[in-house]
Amino acid sequence: MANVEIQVPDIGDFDEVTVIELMVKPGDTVKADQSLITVESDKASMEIPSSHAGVVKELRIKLGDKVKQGSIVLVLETEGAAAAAPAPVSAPAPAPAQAASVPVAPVVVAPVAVAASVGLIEVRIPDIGDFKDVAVIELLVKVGDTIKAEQSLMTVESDKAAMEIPSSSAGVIKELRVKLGDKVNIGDLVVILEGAVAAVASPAPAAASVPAAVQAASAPAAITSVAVAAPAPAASIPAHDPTASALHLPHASPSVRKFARELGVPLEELKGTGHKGRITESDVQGFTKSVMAGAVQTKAQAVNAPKPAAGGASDGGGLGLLAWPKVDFTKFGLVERKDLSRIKKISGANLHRNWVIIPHVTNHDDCDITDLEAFRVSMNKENEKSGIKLTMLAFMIKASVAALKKFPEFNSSLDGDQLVLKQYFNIGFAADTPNGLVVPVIKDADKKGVMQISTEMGELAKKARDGKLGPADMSGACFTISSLGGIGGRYFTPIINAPEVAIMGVCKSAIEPKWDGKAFQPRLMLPLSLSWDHRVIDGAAAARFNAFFGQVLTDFRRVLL
Ligand code: CAO
Repeated sequence: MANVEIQVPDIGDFDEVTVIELMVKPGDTVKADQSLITVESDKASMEIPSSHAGVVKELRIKLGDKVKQGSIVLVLETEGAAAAAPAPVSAPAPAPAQAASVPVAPVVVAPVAVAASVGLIEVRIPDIGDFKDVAVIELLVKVGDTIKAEQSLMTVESDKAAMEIPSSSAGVIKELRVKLGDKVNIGDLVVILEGAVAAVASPAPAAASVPAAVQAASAPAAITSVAVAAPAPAASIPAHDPTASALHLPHASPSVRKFARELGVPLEELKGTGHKGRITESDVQGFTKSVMAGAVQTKAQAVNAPKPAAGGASDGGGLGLLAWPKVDFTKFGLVERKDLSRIKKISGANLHRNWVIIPHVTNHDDCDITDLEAFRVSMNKENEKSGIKLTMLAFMIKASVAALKKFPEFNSSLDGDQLVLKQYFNIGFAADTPNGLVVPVIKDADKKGVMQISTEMGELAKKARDGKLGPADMSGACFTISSLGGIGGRYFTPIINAPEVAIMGVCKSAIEPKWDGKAFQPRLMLPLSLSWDHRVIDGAAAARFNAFFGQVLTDFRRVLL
């Protein structure tokens, strides 16, 4: 066993780069060559691999740190041969093993163009360090575009680094000599520009700073004469060009980009949840799941989806919706980004589908629960010692069983052109948890008393809060109750929990004056909001269901009928 300090290797001409992603944590076992962190300048991002195999003992950097060659990234506990080997990483200069495996920061933005005195300029791939055959993964300009000096022309990528190739001159793009997927190397001609007279203004730089690519190449027929272009200082990395920002690649490490490409995920349509909005592997996974679940459409899918007919009426095949607005909120003030919880991601996709597919209607009503509440309170006083608390929700579960028995189409599910009418009575109830909404189910509620339902509800609600509900606890519901009664509000429009066909929303009861024919009486009124699927249920049936449900709560003896 030996401890080895892993340092940032030779990263070429980059002075300081920012740590934007930590790919390992203490305790992780890493292989030699495995990527440890991603660092980024304003034009390139690269993964820093480990020169040894071992177990991460200690991270010496954190997100946002600036590092340079020789900065200690982490301490690795190595075994056997690795430990015996001289510790190459502790030396300021990288050991040969590292040099071979480490991506050398690439973009030496020395001038790479050969300027034509009549305004035609060849732009070539500059010194990109040790990289060979890097793939063009994005073209940021097209023929006819007017570009500024140092504006990014394209993004190239190896398996460990992505970098933007800047133009050394301003001008209008006459020809693009590469296409997506092409493999390029230092010196390859990529663009021909016209009209950048300024490019020939400065004297030639010191030969040492001029990459090989800057030699007068045999000009294409269109170029009449060539001269060496004036370079920018060799070490400078072009500043970010705001005019090109709309075309810039979304922030993601090379491995995430590779992963997204393999899955066919359009990275530019993702919102990154990583540091500074960076797209992470789990963002790509989450997006893929949402697309698979039908909750999200890629732009390509939206384009291919059937469009609404000219008159505004849709042919029904697609929604033809506008893309989700993309706003840079930081323009307006400070923001913080936070991952959606796993439950929110899953329930969000389900709620969205249900909201879009089911033609919802919601009926609002009130019912008088004065006597029931008095009974509940008295029972709870009587049972104080038992520790079991009768809840209003348990009575509502029983009332919904009675209503489902009276109106069987509410206890059904659509299956194509058929209605599946259920002969069992499982009632779900929405439970708010720190991680989001879940719906545990009281099974066979028709066979249970209010006391037993209250007990089971308490147990399921606790399991929900502790994140311990299993799939069996949450499946098989016929009808759902969503109670906000303990919180507040008057009415709301609950979303049906497909494939159920109705849901009862309940809000906070309040004492209200009710006319009894002679005088106003103070009565405890409970607001009800029943959402129902209009494909299965008609408005009149919904009004009857709501009224009956209320009558049961007003006079609970009706449960026995
Ligand atoms: N009107 C007035 N008060 C009510 C009420 C109502 N309709 N329903 C319950 N209350 C009162 C109770 O009397 C109790 O008061 P005390 O503490 O003084 O006894 C308090 O609210 C808590 O009630 P409870 O213990 O009976 O709990 P509950 O049955 O109301 O709720 C549960 C349990 C799991 C449903 C609840 O914790 C919850 O998660 N509710 C939120 C559900 C939700 O988020 N729905 C929205 C879905 S759509 O996004």
